[in-house]
Amino acid sequence: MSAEELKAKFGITGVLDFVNEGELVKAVVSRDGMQAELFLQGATVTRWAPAGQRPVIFTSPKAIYAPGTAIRGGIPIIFPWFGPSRTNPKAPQHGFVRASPWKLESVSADKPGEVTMALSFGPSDPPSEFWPEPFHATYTVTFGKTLSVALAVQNKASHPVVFEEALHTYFEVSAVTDVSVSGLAGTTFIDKVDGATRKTEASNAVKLTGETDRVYLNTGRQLAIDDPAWKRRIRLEKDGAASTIVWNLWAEKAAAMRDMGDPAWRSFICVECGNAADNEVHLAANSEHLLSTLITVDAIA
Ligand code: TA6
Repeated sequence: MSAEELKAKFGITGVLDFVNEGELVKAVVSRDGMQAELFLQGATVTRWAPAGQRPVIFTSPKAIYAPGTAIRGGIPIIFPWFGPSRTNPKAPQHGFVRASPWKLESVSADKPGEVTMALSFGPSDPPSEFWPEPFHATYTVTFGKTLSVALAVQNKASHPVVFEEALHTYFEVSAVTDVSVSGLAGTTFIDKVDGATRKTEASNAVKLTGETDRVYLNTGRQLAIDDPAWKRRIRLEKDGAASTIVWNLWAEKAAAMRDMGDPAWRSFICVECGNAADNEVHLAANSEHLLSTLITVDAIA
């Protein structure tokens, strides 16, 4: 649907608008000082700033807004595989739904200070050439003083399916070198910048000092990003997500990434909630799996 058609069907004066950005359409949310944006492509949240707060979600200033091109930043929805396809080298990295159009099913602004949007993908959509399994995905986002994102995947096949998934969230920070991630101590991670070797996390204040690409396995429900310079803690409470992926590509790779560059890479850390590698999802026929994350920003001294 075009921005005009979406606005006519779902727009709410002064709260929810739909505009074109590049070749894509995005929803623009504004309520009681809270601001947010979501692209229909990939149902990608690209902005969320609670009232009185700096933006919490980061999107690259060089992001490309074109059909079929994954948006650099925000909360890309990774499904049905994480990283490269295990079976088809020609398949797109991180699955195909993040660069495909999703359908806006409903909008609600009934609760004070909040806007909830529900979007869907499949099964009417042609299954990808890279994925034959019939499935239906529903993504529900509630923008407010907190940000709630929930991905429900229904297996429409008459047999079990195996998939990976993640909400690949880019968090805006004062400087990636000056923040720390808590909630991972004692867990095992796959270190993708060190030959995918498996290591145990010793720290409960993980600080990045160079390119970092880690898949933490069997992680707990509570995570946090402490940002002393901005006097804030970003808290994540996740359910249905056994993995936590921590990533920043650092200077050299950022310089070579056309939709990132320097100094943008310094302003984000990815802390992604999902089910990857050993934590892949095995979903029975005609069953549903729910992955959800609640993001809250607290002031710290
Ligand atoms: O989440 C970390 C990661 O898997 C890294 O390996 C890196 O590839 C990153 O995702 C970004 O991937 P993209 O396909 O969006 O460039």
